[in-house]
Amino acid sequence: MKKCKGCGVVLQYEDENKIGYVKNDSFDYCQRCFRLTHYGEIKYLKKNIKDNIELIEYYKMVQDALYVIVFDIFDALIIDKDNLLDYFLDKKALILINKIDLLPKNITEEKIETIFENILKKYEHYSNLEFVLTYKGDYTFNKLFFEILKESGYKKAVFVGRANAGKSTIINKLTRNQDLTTSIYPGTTYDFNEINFEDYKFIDSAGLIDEESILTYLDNEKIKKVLPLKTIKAQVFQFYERQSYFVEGLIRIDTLSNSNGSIVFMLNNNIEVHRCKYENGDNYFNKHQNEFDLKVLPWKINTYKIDDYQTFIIKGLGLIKIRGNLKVNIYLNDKIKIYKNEVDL
Ligand SMILES: Nc1nc2c(ncn2[C@@H]2O[C@H](COP(=O)(O)OP(=O)(O)OP(=O)(O)O)[C@@H](O)[C@H]2O)c(=O)[nH]1
Ligand SMILES: [Mg+2]
Repeated sequence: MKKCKGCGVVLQYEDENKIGYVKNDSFDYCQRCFRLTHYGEIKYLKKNIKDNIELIEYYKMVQDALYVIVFDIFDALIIDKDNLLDYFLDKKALILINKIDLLPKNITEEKIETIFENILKKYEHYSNLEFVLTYKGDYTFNKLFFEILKESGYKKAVFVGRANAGKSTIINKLTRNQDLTTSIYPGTTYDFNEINFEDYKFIDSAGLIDEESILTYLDNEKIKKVLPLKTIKAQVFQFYERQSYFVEGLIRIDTLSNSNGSIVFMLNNNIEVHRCKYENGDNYFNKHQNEFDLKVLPWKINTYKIDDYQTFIIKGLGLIKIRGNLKVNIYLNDKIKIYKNEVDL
């Protein structure tokens, strides 16, 4: 049974329209990986959310390995509210907080480290868990990783985490090649994929599909526009009266205060936040709702009371920080969860 070197799918030679197709057994990469790598085309992306159960069963089974749990920066900010870590509390695990380069440049690495030391305090008594910040292009991480792996005594490392966190990219970096297929689309790696490197074995895995992420409800073209890819330039607004803010048809936020405050959006740089007076918010929506390129509708209104400041994390979209003493209404599709915390980035 030959597997694709890029995504781990079992290769098949019969049906061009099914996953894993190759013309004959001389090929190492499936047609999907080939087309994705060379033309940026993607088919058969999302696995069924039901497949998450299969992945979690596998996580529970593996014994003799170091678990490398990869989180992207935004998921990592709510690591303590998410149940993903719970599966690894009895394992030797390394938590990689990846894509820290997405955060605006003025946020220093020291600040990020302090934030995570605080967030991860909850897991302090698990001496089997360790955490490291990583980002694209950071080869200093390689040395540290091999030290940790050596120290663990394991010859095997299993890379797990949500789709798109950067698992395959990190393995490519560690093995200093581009054998694994990576892409901006969540759901790129299809199945377990073993890579031998020196006397170690790395196992790449399909990412867990995140039902709570806005990306799960957008097609590929739109995913490209929404997912933050490069260092974010924060969009900052001061307010002195009631206002409404629209991220197209993805989210609306009303800041309901006549005293001053501010709201900061950390999103994909191509997304422009539209602001108007609260009194004109409904009109704006009614006029533009059919023109929005990006939308996940209908919306449900969630009301929050803020004292001083509050950070909201919307999975797949980014982060919104609001400062002031006020009530806010967040309009969002109710399949997408709003996480809040006190992180002051
Ligand atoms: N900005 C930034 N992008 C990154 C970083 N690491 C990975 N990426 C990008 O994130 C996207 C997803 O990376 P992958 O390695 O395919 O992620 P994955 O976890 O293997 O995803 P699945 O196979 O879908 O589970 C790609 O576009 C990578 O280039 C990082 O540190 N910073
Ligand atoms: Mg992958």
